[in-house]
Amino acid sequence: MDGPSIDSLILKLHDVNGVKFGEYKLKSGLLTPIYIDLRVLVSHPALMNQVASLIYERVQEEGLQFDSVCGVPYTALPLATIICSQHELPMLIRRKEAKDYGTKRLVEGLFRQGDTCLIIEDTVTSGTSILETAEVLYKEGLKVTDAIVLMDREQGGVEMLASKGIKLHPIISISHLLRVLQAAERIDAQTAQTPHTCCGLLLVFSFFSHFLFLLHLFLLLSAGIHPLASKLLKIMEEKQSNLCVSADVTSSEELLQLAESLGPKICMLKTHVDILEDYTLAFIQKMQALAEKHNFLIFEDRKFADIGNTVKHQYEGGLYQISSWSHIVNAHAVPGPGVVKGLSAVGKPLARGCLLIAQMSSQGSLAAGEYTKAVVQMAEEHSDFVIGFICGSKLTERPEFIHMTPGVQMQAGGDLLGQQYTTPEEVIYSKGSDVIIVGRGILGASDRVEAADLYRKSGWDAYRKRVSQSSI
Ligand code: 5BU
Repeated sequence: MDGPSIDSLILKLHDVNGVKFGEYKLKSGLLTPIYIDLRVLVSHPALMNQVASLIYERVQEEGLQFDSVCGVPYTALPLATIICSQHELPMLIRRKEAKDYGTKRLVEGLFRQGDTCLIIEDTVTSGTSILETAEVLYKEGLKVTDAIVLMDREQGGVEMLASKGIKLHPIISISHLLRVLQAAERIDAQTAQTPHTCCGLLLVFSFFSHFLFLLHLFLLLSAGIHPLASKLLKIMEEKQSNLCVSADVTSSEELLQLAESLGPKICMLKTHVDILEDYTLAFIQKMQALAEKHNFLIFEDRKFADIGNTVKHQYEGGLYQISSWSHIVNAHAVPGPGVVKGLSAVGKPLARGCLLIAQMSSQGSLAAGEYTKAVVQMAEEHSDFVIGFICGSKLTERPEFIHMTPGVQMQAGGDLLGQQYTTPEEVIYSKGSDVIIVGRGILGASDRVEAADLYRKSGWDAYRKRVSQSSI
């Protein structure tokens, strides 16, 4: 593949607004200096073909051996389709949502156990989306050894995927892209020097006064943490939100309304699906679409607490098929490590994560003292699936664990059934937790969106203050 064709492609991508500069506003309202959006390719067929050819050339140059090709949904799907069609290669399609009818397959297309599948992606940041697709393919018995990406934002994707046994072959690096655009006088020298090799956080926060804060998050992201924990941290940073709303309502329509209206304010939505009076798979698909649209994770507060074999069924099957849609679930540690093993058998191949309940917010909770310590130890022994804790305060300095705290309201106090409330500032700044979980503090407000924003701001300010003061 020659340099000139790559350089001309970069200019064309810039022409069609696939790469944007300036004070580009993200959905969250934050400004970012470089924005790459290759979704525009579908409107430019000639460019789409050119990208597809470059990807295929790279496949040949590397001499990659594979039995089928899978594009990471959705942007890379048409790219994979063109390549497979032009070169008569078998393709696989990874579904993002399991269907509620028919075979419920997550991977469409024919393959044999042990086949190797090549992954194609348009843009890589940390590598999480490639890994998520690979995990689904692994679950079907496929192997993934290589992935090709058009644009590498140079934010640790190559390294992260290498640590998981996947060799990533980038075609364009963001530093090269900036050099080409500067040489063509599309951007000035200052923009070309925008920090882009350290991490996305520096991109998103163009202000440097919170440098310590950014560095802290960067170190967390590069500490080899669970992809889901790293995804959560990135969502938090992008949306400036460490707010998880506990959507404890009993109608699916109201839950969807909450997800739509509060979605932009939150990093996570917590559900209790078993309190819904009208649960259907169609509802959960809408919920998944909203999670995608507003970029938040779904956490089903299922509190599994049985032997491994039972929780496995409860997680995967039954009416709710929780593992098919909930990014995160939680579990009591009372049954011993079997509960984590059972859940992990289902959730790990789907790149899901689990929080262990180490402390509870309710009065007189028995989850305390030695028990809490044992829970932390259990988490450490299963850190490939356990991503953190439900707790009242920070339990371990190990950066890979996320601490999430329920029982949060603007005023300390409680309810008549034993719930105890602490303020966002106390939970995040004083107690060292990372995420506040708020239910009735928001649901009971006359303006839920306004209330959510108040909690978001309060929680985030406390988080930034704490992290900025911590020694790195
Ligand atoms: P509230 O309305 O903010 O009190 O709701 C708190 C939510 O968090 C609710 O869904 C509880 O089931 C959940 N929760 C909790 O309050 N305390 C705990 O220790 C755990 C979960 Br675990």
